[in-house]
Amino acid sequence: MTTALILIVLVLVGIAIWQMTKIFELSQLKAENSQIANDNDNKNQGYLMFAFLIFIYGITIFSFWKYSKFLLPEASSAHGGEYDYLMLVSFIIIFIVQTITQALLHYFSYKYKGKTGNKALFYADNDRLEFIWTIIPVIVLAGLILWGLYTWTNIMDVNDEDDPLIVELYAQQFNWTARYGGADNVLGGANVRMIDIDRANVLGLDESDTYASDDVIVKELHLPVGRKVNFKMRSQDVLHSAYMPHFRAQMNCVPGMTTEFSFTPIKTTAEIRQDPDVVDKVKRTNAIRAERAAKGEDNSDPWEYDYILLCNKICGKSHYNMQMKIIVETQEEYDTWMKTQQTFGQTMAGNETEPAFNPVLGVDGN
Ligand SMILES: [Cu+2]
Repeated sequence: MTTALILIVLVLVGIAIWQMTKIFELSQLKAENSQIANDNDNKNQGYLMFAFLIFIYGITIFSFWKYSKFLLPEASSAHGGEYDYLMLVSFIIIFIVQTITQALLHYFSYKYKGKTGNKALFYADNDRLEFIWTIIPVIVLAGLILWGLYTWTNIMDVNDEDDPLIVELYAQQFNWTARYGGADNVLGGANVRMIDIDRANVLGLDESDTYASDDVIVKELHLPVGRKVNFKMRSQDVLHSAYMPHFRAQMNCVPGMTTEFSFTPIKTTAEIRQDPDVVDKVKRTNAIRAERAAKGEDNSDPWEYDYILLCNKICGKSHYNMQMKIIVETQEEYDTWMKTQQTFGQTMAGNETEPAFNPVLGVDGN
C-alpha cells in the first residue's frame, strides 16, 4: 500500500514538473516553437550524454560499494577456485571494455554534436579499422571460450577414481531427498514406476535389488570433508536443478534420466562459519532478526550459516522454498551420524511388521 502511494506521489510530482517546464517555456519572450534542433538544443544533448556517462559510472561504483557484501564467500569445493578465477577474469575484461567503450561512445556523441552549417562526412568504409575491431574480440572471446571449455571438461570429469562417495539427489515438487549407497557404496536400482506410497517406498527403490537394502535415505545431506562425492540426480516430475552455490555446483534434474555432477568439499560447515565474510553476514542478518523479534514479528529466530542445496529451475509455485541443508563435517562426525540412520531394508521391514488394518478383510487379508 505504502509503495503504491509513493509511486502515485512520484508520478504526480513528475507531471507537476513537466507542466511547470511547459509554463516556463511559454513565458519565455523569444520562445522558439520550431521542431528542428538548434545549436542550443544540440549542446544540451551533448552535455546530457556526459551526464549519463557519469550516471552509469556512478551507479557501477555505488553497486560495488553497496552490494559486494552479498556475494558468496570463497568456494568450498576443490574445483571452485578454478571456476571463480575464470569468472573473475571474464568480469575484469568486461569491466575494462565497458568502461572504455562507454566513455568513447558518449565523448564522441558530444564532440560531433550537430552544429549549424556542419555537414556529415560521407565515409564509406575502412577495411583496416574493421579488421582491427573484429580480430580483437575474436581472439579475446575465443580465448575465453576455450578456457571455459577446458575448465568445464575438468570440472565435469565424473569418474570412479579416488573411491568417491555415491549420493543420489532426488528432486520432486517441492523438496529434495538424498540417498547414500550404504555400506557397499552402491545405489540400488530405482524407478519412479516402483514408487509405493502405502509402503513408504517414496523413491521407487527396487526391493528385489540386494544393493538397495542397505541404502540410506535422508532429508539432510551430510558429506565428509575432503572426500570426492559423485552425485546422481533424478527427478520425479518436472525439470529441477540441483544448485549448491557454495560448492560452485549445478546440474539439471531431468525426469526419465540420471544426470551427474562431482565435487570434493574442502571446508567443513564449522570452518565456513569462521570465514570473516560469513561472520559479518550472520551478524548483519541477526541484527535485522533481533529488530523483528523486538516487534514480535515472524522469522526472528537467530540464524546460523549453513551450506544449502537449492532448486534453480522454476518448477512450480513452491519452487522458491525447495531446499535441503548440507552439512560438511569430519570423517568421524560423518560416520557417527551415518550410524544413527536407518537403511532402506530396515525401514521396509519396520513397515512389514505393522500391516495396514483392513476393516473388511481383517489384518491378515482373508
Ligand atoms: Cu524444483
